[in-house]
Amino acid sequence: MAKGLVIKSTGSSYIVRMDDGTDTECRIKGNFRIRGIRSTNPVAVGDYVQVDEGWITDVEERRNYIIRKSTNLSKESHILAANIDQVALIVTVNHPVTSTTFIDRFLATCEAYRVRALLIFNKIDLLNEDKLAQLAELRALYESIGYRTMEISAISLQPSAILPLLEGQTTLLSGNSGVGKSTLLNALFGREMTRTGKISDAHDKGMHTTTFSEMYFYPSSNNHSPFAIIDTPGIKGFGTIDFEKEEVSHYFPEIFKAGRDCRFGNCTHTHEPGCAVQDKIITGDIAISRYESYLSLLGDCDESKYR
Ligand SMILES: Nc1nc2c(ncn2[C@@H]2O[C@H](COP(=O)(O)OP(=O)(O)O)[C@@H](O)[C@H]2O)c(=O)[nH]1
Ligand SMILES: [Mg+2]
Ligand SMILES: [Zn+2]
Repeated sequence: MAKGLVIKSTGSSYIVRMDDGTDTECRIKGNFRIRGIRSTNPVAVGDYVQVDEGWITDVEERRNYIIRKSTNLSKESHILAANIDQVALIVTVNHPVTSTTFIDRFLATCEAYRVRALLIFNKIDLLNEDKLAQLAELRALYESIGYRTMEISAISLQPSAILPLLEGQTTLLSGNSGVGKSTLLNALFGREMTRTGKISDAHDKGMHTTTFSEMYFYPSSNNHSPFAIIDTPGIKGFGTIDFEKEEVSHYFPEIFKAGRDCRFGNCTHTHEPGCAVQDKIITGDIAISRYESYLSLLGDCDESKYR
């Protein structure tokens, strides 16, 4: 019996970095389950596990994890990674367009799991004046809510620009497929760690080139401490976990804060009189795009009742 860290998941097997530094391919038995979590993968990258002759026999309790559903209403959920310090969500204003709904759903999930989120806007070299203005607006919006944002061109990235945000931590890299996650990773390491996809003209979407999650280790140097980064397969949609209707607002910090001034304690901010959130939408203090994302999550709750 030995202990190790899951550094790669292929769906059917796992690569575990054992405490003695060797990597070994492991499997799980068909009946392996973790109590309380229903997911398609009971073991995820970032998990600390017990290994016995190539079999994963136990998973240590997780400090945290990020889970997603393949579609909004799918019952199948998938653990993207476990035991992470932060999520870097890579988004693009254009080529492809990352919708604010996607961003907000992802951020809400990070809030629900109490994982810090960082928004990295990529491909700024491709943006015209209009799109650059849109980028500035989006950055200002998310900064005002309390999220750290930055803008980059992964194709010409200087690692020093991003190292301070990553050092000493384990970061889950996520975002729609085609936004440049693999490109960012390769630029960071200065060599091809993972293949990048060509954008297909027809759909302006990246091909699914990364199909497995994998953890990469960045060594320390004089200027920074070591860190780990987890590349995940591109995500198309992003279904959230099962939120209770009452808790959805908890995961939109600015809506939650404003909601304390609503006339009714159980205000859903949809139709009630004396709603402070509605007031702030009118004054522009709460963005309509955020409110729409909030409503779309509330809608999921309704639909899930009829599942
Ligand atoms: N112009 C431009 N293209 C980029 C940038 N970052 C990534 N790409 C391209 O976008 C495509 C998808 O990138 P990839 O890293 O595979 O995306 P992933 O699916 O998120 O891993 C590739 O053709 C990259 O060369 C960027 O900053 N600028
Ligand atoms: Mg990729
Ligand atoms: Zn309200």
